[in-house]
Amino acid sequence: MVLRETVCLRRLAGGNHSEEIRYGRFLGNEAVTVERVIEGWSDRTGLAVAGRHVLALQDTSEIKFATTPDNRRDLGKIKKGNCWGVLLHPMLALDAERGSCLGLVGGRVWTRSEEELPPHADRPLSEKESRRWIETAEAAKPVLAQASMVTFIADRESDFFVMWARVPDGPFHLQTRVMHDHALLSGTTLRRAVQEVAFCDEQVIELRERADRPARKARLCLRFGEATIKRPANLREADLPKGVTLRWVEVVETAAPEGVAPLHWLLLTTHAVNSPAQAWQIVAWYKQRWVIEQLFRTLKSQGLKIEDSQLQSAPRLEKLVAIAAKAAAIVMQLVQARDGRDDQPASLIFTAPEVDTLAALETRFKGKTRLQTNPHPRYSLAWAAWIIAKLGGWNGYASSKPPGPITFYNGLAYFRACADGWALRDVYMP
Ligand SMILES: [Mn+2]
Repeated sequence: MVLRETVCLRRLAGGNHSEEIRYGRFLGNEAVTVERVIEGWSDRTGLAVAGRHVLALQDTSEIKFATTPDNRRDLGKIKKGNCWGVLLHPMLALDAERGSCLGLVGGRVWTRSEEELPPHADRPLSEKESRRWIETAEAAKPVLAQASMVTFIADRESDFFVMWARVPDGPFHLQTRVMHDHALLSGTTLRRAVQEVAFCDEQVIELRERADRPARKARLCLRFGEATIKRPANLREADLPKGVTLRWVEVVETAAPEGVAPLHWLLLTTHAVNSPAQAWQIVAWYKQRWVIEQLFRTLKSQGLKIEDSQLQSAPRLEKLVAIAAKAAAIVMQLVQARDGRDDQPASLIFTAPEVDTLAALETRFKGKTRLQTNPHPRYSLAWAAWIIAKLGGWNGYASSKPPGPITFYNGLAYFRACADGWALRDVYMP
């Protein structure tokens, strides 16, 4: 999937019909479970996180497939109930200092059932979809055990008391945006307490482009403080403390362009925040959440086009989504490796014969000038990415524009053809 940039079985099989059938049988095999595929998401992540402060991002993406009233492909309702598809909830590990992608950690892929559920508030957490935030974080702890520190980051849907009371623990921190106002032990509410504090700093921050807004520079005012959120009275989970003490950081955009909703984030964190510099750090870490959105885009329209899959039936689609999620994470690692900001091995993505093919192809670019020689350690992912970019037509000068995704995919397509040819030499040579 990474090298062919598709989830289409026919294209994955490269026109080999029996191979296409084998892919189909693999997905249809009941012994191949989505849970086991997800276990494989983290097989290299545990090592990659060792000794680092890791931002562990989690989020849910709704993956929509085309259906007709006569054929819903056994899928469940998503979005506002007007589409059918599966849900993907991954956790992705990033290096907190460098922002580099370290791989998937864990998560869930599931299809909603069609049966009516009792009202949300009447169900214990174990029967709510929101348990995925806690379960994914808990399952991540052993995978991330080698990290020096972990900050779990999620969007506002994960802002609920049980999460705050259960997940943070020692090196495991938690940070989210506030969903609803929280009652505080002091008798007031979080939002009211925030209003009492004066803004203490200002900064201009670069906001990335999103589907609903162009990129822009935003002037933000900042304030921060501490608050103890109170256990809700109607909570079904017993044995939780009366309150959890957290730090809050609020940033408000003062002069948003006309017609654009001003940025306003109220963040909660278990990290210490004693200075504006620390508060801006909290904002910067939260901003990195966009990387998981990038993962979803890589999986969908801007990459593997998972939603175009023609596979019938939800169980196969769930497995395909689980496999494609890992492929999308690897594509992101490869694209990031271009700039050599991290030191992961080429074996993260390429098999041993593929690494040999890369080494053979590299000789083509050697010996011209030093400036055009691969600057990265041999057999590192950055080394491989440099060769792929060259194959895609990049000129290789450090001073020129870094290769873009299109150059990359051209390079990958060319590499794929070379690697196939290289593999054939053993078959056809006497
Ligand atoms: Mn979300």
